[in-house]
Amino acid sequence: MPFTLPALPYAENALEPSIDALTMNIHRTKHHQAYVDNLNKALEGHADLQSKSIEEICAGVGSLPDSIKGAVRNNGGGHFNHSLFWVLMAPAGKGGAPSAPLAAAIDKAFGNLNDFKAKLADAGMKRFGSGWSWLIKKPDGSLAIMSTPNQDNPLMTGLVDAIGKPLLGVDVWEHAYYLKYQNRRADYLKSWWDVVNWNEVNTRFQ
Ligand code: MN3
Repeated sequence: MPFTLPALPYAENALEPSIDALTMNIHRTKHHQAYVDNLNKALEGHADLQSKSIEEICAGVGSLPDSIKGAVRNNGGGHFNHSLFWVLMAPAGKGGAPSAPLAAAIDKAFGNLNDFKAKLADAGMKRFGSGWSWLIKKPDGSLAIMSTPNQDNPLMTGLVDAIGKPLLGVDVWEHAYYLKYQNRRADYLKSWWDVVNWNEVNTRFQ
């Protein structure tokens, strides 16, 4: 089984009150674990793919055989997206702040940090059904906000509207917030900023 559930770098209750411990537990040990299990199942007998990184698998999913493309897109995307999501969060007060270079890039692309936050949240609010809202660094080095459906992500060349390196992403599937916030996705997105791990975003931007 080439892919495994990564360890959480903080306790399950460490992101409260933004994200409650029960949501974190179910989200990671049930939903994320299922993506890992189903990805491994889809890759059975494909030794060439099993040896690739999850980033490489996502980038190349468009050229996979039709027999496994859908399963790898959904579950490989799910594994990459959630593995990233956990490390993009940190206990409130521990995530630092945007570095000077990242802050300058955000100002250039979006006006200022508050406008950026509003635009990322807006992309998440406008995602009908399930998906993600992303800050990406495009191949030309500029920053952009995008949203993807389901478990698609900005690495999936040819399958999504824009590609780039994901710097920050927020899960807007109902499973990410429904136990605590019910239908109030906007409240979840507002509180989520308290637990963003800017230190990790800064590293990914460099
Ligand atoms: Mn999720």
